[in-house]
Amino acid sequence: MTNEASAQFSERGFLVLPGFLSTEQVAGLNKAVDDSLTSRPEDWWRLSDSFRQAPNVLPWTDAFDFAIEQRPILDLVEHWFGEDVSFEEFSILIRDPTENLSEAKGWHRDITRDYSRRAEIDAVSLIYLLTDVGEDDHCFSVIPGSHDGLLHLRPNEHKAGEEVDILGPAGTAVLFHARCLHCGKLKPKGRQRRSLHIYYSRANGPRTSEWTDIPERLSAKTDPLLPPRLYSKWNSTDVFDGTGKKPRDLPAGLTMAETLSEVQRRAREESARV
Ligand SMILES: O=C(O)CCC(=O)C(=O)O
Repeated sequence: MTNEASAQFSERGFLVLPGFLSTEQVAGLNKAVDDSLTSRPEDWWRLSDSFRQAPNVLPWTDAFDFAIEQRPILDLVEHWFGEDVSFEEFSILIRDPTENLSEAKGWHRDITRDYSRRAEIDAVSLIYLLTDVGEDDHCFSVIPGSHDGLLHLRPNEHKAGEEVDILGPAGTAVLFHARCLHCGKLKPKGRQRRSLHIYYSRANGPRTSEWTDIPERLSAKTDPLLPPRLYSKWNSTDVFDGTGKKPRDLPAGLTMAETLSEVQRRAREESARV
């Protein structure tokens, strides 16, 4: 990864890398998504008619491991943090065609919706597009600089046109700071969009999300080519108090979907607080 890419990431808070994955890699990842949908439907959570997500698939497949372990991305993330990095979360997202264009997940920062704690957001997210995203498709959109120079911005406070819509062919990688304001924009003619969402943070910090179990296959790895503490948080109980923390006060026996719905409800409540 060039110094130029690193400087761009620091200044704008995101970086778009078209053609990062090969056609074969994208096909393999889409097959793994299909397999998850058919063989483990219970891992999928539906937030709205256009939004499906599976945040805990790693225990049942190794098909996504290489996507987490891309050295050029890890180099950049290590450079950004300037210390050992850790893997935090892996999630598959599907945005389906819909007539209901009101976005359930509007402008937000990740990790915490508490505006007063936005400077504490300390994670970087890697997105892979697994389908082509053109102008008419649902897209990820981000406000440049809202992780740093525009950190004062509240959700929906930016000027119209200040955001950048991320379009690109399948195989595009997008790295963004979780502190950047972003949203998923729905389009009336949007085709199904599939993406993978991976989070990294500091190995020395708290875990920023406990929604993804890190299986022993990964935590036991001793690959000298990987950051030494990449999977070190597999058993961490020190979890940042935000959207990545499973509520401790819910009744036992809730399904993953019910738990996640409650977390989303609390996150919306949190963002509405002044
Ligand atoms: O890409 C999308 O549709 C929304 C993704 C999002 O909001 C997130 O990654 O936090």
